[in-house]
Amino acid sequence: MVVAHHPISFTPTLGNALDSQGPSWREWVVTNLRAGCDPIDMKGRMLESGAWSEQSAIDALTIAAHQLHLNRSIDFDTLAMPCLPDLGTLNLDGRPIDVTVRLNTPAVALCENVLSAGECTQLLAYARKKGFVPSTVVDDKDGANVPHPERTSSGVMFAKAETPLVARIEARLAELTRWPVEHGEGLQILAYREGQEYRPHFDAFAETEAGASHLRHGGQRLNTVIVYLRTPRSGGATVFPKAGLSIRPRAGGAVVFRNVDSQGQRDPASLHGGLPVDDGEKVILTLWQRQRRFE
Ligand code: PD2
Ligand code: ZN
Repeated sequence: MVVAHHPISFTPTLGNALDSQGPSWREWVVTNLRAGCDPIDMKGRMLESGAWSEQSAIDALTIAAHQLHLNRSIDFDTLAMPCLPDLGTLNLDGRPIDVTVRLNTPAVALCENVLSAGECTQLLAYARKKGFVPSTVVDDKDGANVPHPERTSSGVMFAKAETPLVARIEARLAELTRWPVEHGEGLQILAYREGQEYRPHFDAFAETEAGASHLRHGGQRLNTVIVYLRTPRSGGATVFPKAGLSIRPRAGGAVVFRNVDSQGQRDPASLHGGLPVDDGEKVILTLWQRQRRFE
């Protein structure tokens, strides 16, 4: 992916930005940047405090990074990212959604009660009516969608807002991650029967020619949201091998994770997969959130 870097220009606004909210904020920005904190997360916290506007936060981070002579350049375009919800309870669309686990590397959040049992059943019934077809993967060489032993599930794609329920779920997930619904791909439903799996892979596109054709249309897949619609009796965990993290699929729950680093490049730690189902059936819904509008 081509990442544009803004040259740092010393306008008076920029010069003042770091001090604009007082000495304690100056110290917070400098200390955390120096400690290697992710500027995306820092910007998120600055906005949540209510003290900073988006532009003043970016200006303060820009000037601080320059003053600290950080040898990593920060792409401030990518500071705008879908969020990972913080621990706690969020009230979305009339539902209390519990965020029970947060991991930093890779960036992962586990949420409970994202969909009701009725919504899971309704979506699954609609997907079955449309008809599942064997899943494919994007071939890294030519970008074509091809069947592959690494992904033995079957799936159904929904158009955006295909039904009122699909539109409602899209809006809820957009709110959960504070990322525009227009940047989402259509929801995909995947069903895994016994022995079926999705071996470890990246959801972010590779920087190859084949990947580039996907990137031109909506940019990178920044976040993935997986919502479990059907609980298998055993097996089928979603795993992040680099972190040694395994998540048991439970209908109504969701895992939200970031596929890229603070520069918008594919994050090696985001490698993830779906273990084979041992008994029963696992069904998930996947939403990929792009950098830009995705039509
Ligand atoms: O089914 C899963 O747990 C899983 C694992 C990894 C799904 C996906 N990736 C995906 O849909 O990208
Ligand atoms: Zn995946």
